[in-house]
Amino acid sequence: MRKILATTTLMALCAAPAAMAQMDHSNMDHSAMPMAEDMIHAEATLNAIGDGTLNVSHGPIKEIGWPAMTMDLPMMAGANLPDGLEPGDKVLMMLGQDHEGMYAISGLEPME
Ligand SMILES: [Cu+2]
Repeated sequence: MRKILATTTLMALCAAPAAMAQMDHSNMDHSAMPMAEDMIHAEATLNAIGDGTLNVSHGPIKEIGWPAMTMDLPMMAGANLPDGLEPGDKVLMMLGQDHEGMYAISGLEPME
């Protein structure tokens, strides 16, 4: 009985460092922080500001399985677009889903 308990404890100890390493890894990448499905963050470069759309080059967005790409993204109604943003600016982009499940920009924050 004692042997079985000791083995179980040993296995638990061995498994713990691997789990912690995984957590540390995800915490290093800001964009991989766990977010609610309606609050997806991605770093992007703002290429152009259109009428209700923004052209951006964004990095991979793991939460929704998007690779890095350059694309037009619609702005949600009431999206927060700070004054003074210009093409070429690096931004933190927040995405949400519209009523049809399409992803759209819910806000931008300038990045240093
Ligand atoms: Cu994209």
